[in-house]
Formats: sequence, C-alpha cells, structure tokens
Amino acid sequence: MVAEEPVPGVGSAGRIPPGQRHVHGWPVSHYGPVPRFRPERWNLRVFGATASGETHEWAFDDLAGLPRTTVVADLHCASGPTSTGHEWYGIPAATVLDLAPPAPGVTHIMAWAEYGYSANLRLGDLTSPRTLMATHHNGEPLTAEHGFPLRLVVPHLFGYKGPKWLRGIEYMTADRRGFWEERGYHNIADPWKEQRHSYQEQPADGPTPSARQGR
Ligand SMILES: Nc1nc2c(c(=O)[nH]1)N[C@H]1C(S)=C(S)[C@@H](COP(=O)(O)O)O[C@H]1N2
Ligand SMILES: [Mo]
Repeated sequence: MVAEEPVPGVGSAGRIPPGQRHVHGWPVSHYGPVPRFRPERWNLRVFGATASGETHEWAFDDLAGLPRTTVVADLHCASGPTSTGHEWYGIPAATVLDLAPPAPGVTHIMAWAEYGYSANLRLGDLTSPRTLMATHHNGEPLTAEHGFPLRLVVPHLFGYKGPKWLRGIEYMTADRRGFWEERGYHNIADPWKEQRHSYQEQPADGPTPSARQGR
C-alpha cells in the first residue's frame, strides 16, 4: 500500500490518517439493502453477559429520555475515503453501561445492526467519551441511508466499527469477530495505525478469523 502524505489543514484533527484520501460531501457506503424503519417493531436490546443476566430493551420512544451529546468527527472508510466535519448528536454510548450494566468479566461487545451486520469492539472503545449512538447529523435526523434511526459512531476507529441501523449491544466475556472482521478486515481498526487488514494483526489484536483457521 502506498502511504499518502496526510493533507494539512483538513479533517477535524487538522489532518487525516495516512493512506486516506479526503472526499467532499458524504458518500454512502454499506453492504446490503437499506432497512425500512418500523417504529412499532423497533427496539434496542442489550444482551449477553449482563450483570443481572437479563436482556434490557428500549422501544424507540424510550430513547427520548436518555442523555444527549454532540461530537464532531471525521469518518474514515478502510477502503480509503475520509469525509470530514461530521457533527453527530446522540446518546453517549457509555450510557448503556449505566442503564444495563455488564457482568464483571465483560471485555468486549458486539454491536448488532439490522440484517445481522455486526462489529466487535473492546469495551473501552464503547465507553470512550467520543463514542455515541447518533440520532442526528449536522442538526438533522439521520437519513435512512446513513443509519436512521440509530447509528453507532466510534470516531477513533475505521467506519466499519460503527454499524448504521444499530439494534443491539451484546456483552461478551471474550472477543469474537464481527462481519467485516471475519472477512479480512482488521480486528482493532485504528486508522492512525493503518489497521485495515486482518493479515496485519499481531496475536494480541484478537482471535484469528475463522476462515483462516488451520491454514
Ligand atoms: N449496518 C451497517 N453499518 C455499516 C456498514 C454496513 O455495511 N452495514 N458499513 C460500515 C462502513 S464500512 C462504513 S465506511 C460506514 C459508512 O457510513 P456512511 O455510509 O454513512 O458514509 O458505515 C459502516 N456501517
Ligand atoms: Mo468502510
């Protein structure tokens, strides 16, 4: 991979990660169709290794009572494009841990979206003060194609770690790879370290993709 020079003066940090190219506007990028929002069927579930052993569930209207925050961040797709200056508004993701505490052994989470898309994160990625479950972007509700009604935003990691159409958080007592992580993408996904591909991983970065096991 040819590392490009970071573009000075561009991006929320005044620069963008190595190997990324700045794109104007906001491209749409995801796998599969855009789900239709059905408010009466929609819920957000926190499940897996919860402290109580129970699954916690919020209906769409329940979200209105939760705290809100604004975060300005860039969005780095691991395939190269970086779009900049996104003003996200939503619920700090750490709120989930207050409302539905994890069991003591929880180290990782799986963020689940419609149609089974998933992304695994270290617990600390979720509780990072800049990680949020966004409902709005630049002052407007999210559009359907960008994740309405709820989208996880993890500004310090590549875009695939932030599921659009978020529906669940699974507490895990061991790491397990999500959708793209199983398909050759890096388990950690730090753009500043250019962690794009699973073949770049060190043993401590996570479990081996199952497709590669035994090879
Ligand atoms: N549910 C879902 N969320 C997803 C994806 C996806 O395929 N499905 N793609 C991810 C990837 S790879 C990127 S780069 C961003 C793109 O977000 P955007 O379309 O708002 O630019 O969404 C992420 N969230
Ligand atoms: Mo991406």
